[in-house]
Amino acid sequence: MDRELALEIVRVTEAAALASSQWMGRGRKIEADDAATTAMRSMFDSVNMQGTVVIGEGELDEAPMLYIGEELGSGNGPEVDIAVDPLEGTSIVAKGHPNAMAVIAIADRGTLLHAPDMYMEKLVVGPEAAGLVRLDDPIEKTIDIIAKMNNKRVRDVTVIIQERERHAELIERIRAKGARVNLFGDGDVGASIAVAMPRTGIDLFVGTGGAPEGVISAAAIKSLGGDMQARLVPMNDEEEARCKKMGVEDTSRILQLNDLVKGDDAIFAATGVSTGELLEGVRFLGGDLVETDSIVMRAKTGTVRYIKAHHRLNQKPHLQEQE
Ligand code: VTB
Ligand code: MG
Ligand code: MG
Repeated sequence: MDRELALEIVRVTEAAALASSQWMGRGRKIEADDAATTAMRSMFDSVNMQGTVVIGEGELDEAPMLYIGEELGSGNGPEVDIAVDPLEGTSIVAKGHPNAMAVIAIADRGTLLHAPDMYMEKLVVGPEAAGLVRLDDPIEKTIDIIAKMNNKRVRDVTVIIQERERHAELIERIRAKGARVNLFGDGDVGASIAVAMPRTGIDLFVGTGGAPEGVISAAAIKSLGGDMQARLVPMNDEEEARCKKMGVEDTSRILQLNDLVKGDDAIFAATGVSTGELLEGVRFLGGDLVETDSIVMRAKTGTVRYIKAHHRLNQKPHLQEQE
């Protein structure tokens, strides 16, 4: 993949973030998601690549755009797999809460796991503990390893976990062990990547969230030198069958970072919609001036770029129409 693609992709996440931010705090998650999806889709046309959506908004019959299998890009340039979540955190935006973002991962054709939209168990650590933790280890053991590798007392280890009933026992055990729990409402992608970023103070991500979000996060975690293990969680025969159809024969298998994203030719890009661990949200600065914060990373070089942009809403007529 050309390295220019990294910068091109940021324009796509910016467009999605700008569009969905118009819906911040309005209690309308479907509209927020639609706005992000439409903006992302139209910006993709101008990117020089031959892309295929492998993780998107659904199957052809359930999603009008960014559906799995859709071809994107100008039709020239590298052949790539594309994984998108135009608005990671539709409920977040509806409620006006923190941690929503527009995200994309792209990678060499055939290198991203084709994960159906279902649950996935995940464990993410930063570079210090990479290669040393296992999804099936008891959480207490994992915390001990992380305390040692991150040079912290157990009482200072922070585990980020989604606030859900399904995690109640896990949360209890982490607290009983003496570590801290940082509960987030929505947005696995930002929460899991924060673990692998320097200076966030978050040491471990555990829990069950979306499988698509897992694959997208994996591209960033690989770029940051962190580690991730995962396992699909099919809830019924139908979900089990969807895994098979997408090429995952043994769903009980632990997926390593290299199973989620093969090789190192992967790019991750995100633009904040609302402020979170990773990025600031879209800021309306007065007049027609709007500021966005984005991050883009390449696994091949490990370079992480922060891109702040000022946009003129008056020169983006499609954003005006949603008023
Ligand atoms: C997960 C998580 C996402 O929604 O998919 C979650 O990965 C859904 O969990 O980041 P519930 O079914 O418990 O609501 C997000 O938080 C946002 O899309
Ligand atoms: Mg989505
Ligand atoms: Mg999502």
